[in-house]
Parts: sequence; structure tokens; C-alpha cells
Amino acid sequence: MRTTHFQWWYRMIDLYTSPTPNGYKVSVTLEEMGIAYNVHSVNLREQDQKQDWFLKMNPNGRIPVIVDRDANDLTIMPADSAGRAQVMQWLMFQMSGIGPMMGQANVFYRYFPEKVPAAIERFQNESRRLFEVLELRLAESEWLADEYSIADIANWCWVRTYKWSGVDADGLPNLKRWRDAIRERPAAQRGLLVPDKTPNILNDDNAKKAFSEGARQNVQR
Ligand SMILES: N[C@@H](CCC(=O)N[C@@H](CS)C(=O)NCC(=O)O)C(=O)O
Repeated sequence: MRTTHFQWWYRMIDLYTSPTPNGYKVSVTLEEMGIAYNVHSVNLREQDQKQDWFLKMNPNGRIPVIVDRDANDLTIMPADSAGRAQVMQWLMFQMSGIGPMMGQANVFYRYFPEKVPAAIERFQNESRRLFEVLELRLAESEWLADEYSIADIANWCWVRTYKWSGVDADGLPNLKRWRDAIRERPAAQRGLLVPDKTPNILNDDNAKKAFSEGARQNVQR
């Protein structure tokens, strides 16, 4: 694990993260909120997230983790106060739908050594169905809740990676408008640089292979 202290003074928020959609959800949010934080880069391939020191913070052994040193070392999830019910609804949509379905699409489409067409299709089709639900909402509203919120950020961090998951995002104009609008936000751009700037590997077959191999080892461990 590597720790980056951007400035010398004491910061209350410690973020333990990796360059993945679930990691970016939090760094993009913190950037958007303008909250100062320390970045602890967790190496998933080295299994940092399964070490005792990490499991004490999150027994689930997964990133991201926020520790708020100002709240008695409380481990927290980000929250938005405005339109809380609406925000929670769309945040849960990401956590129970978009994330798990696209995550499993990645596993079967990219990482698993055996190609199981039924599983690939199932997770890609279900992700597409969820994209269509987002499309319906975004046809009537600029953002998922009434205001831009963690709900947009959490869903966007996944949806933007649709090509990696092999999910069809064509013919969803409002989803595209929303994707493009968030991509333009400086905080979103900064958040994607945490914990490191990662290259776009979609057009590089060797890099894709190397990344998928690392992920395969993780998935099968
Ligand atoms: N429910 C969590 C899921 C977090 C999650 O799946 N994290 C993945 C990276 S995207 C992870 O830490 N994987 C490592 C492992 O399972 O060992 C969230 O929504 O953020």
C-alpha cells in the first residue's frame, strides 16, 4: 500500500482506494464536495484488502473505505442531505444493480478462463436493462435525484465503463447526455486520477490481456 499526502497539514478523511469504479465513486465525490483527504492506494492484486489491518476497517475486504479521524475513527459511507430519499434510492440502484451486474459481466466477459455464453449474456443483458431504467429517469430529469449527487457519481463511475463490460449503450440519448455532462465536470476528472492516473487500455490488446489476467487471479483466489 502506498500513501499520498498531498499537503503537509492534517486531514481528517483517509480514503483507502484503488483505480476501479467503486474506488472512483468516492474520490469523485470527495473532489466534488471539496473535502481534503489523504489517499491510501490499496493494491488489490497484492491482496492488501485481505490483510488484518484492512479487515479491521472493512470486514468485507473490499475497497473503498473512508475513515473519518474526526469522528472517533468512524468508518463512513458518503451521504448527501438534499433529497436524501431520492438519492438513496438511486444509490441503492447502483449498489444492488449496476455495480453487481456490470461487475459480473466483467468477470464472465473478461476474466473467467472458461467462456460461458449464457452467463455473459445474462449479465450484459441485465446491465442493458438497468441502463434503460436510467434512460427513463434521465428523460424526465437532468440528474437521477433532483440535484447532482452521489447517486449520479456512483452510477456514472460504472456506466462509463460499459465498453469494458461489453454492454450495449447505443440508442440511449439521455444516458449519453448525462454521461457526457458528468465527464465535463472538473471534479469528476480529478477524481479519476485517484489513486493514480491509469491509461485507457481498451485499444491495447496486450494491456487488456495483462489486466484481465491479474483480475482473473484475483477472482479465482
Ligand atoms: N459494495 C461495495 C463493493 C466494493 C467492491 O466490490 N470493491 C472491489 C473493487 S471495485 C474490491 O475491492 N475487490 C477486491 C476483492 O474483492 O478482493 C461498493 O459499492 O463500493
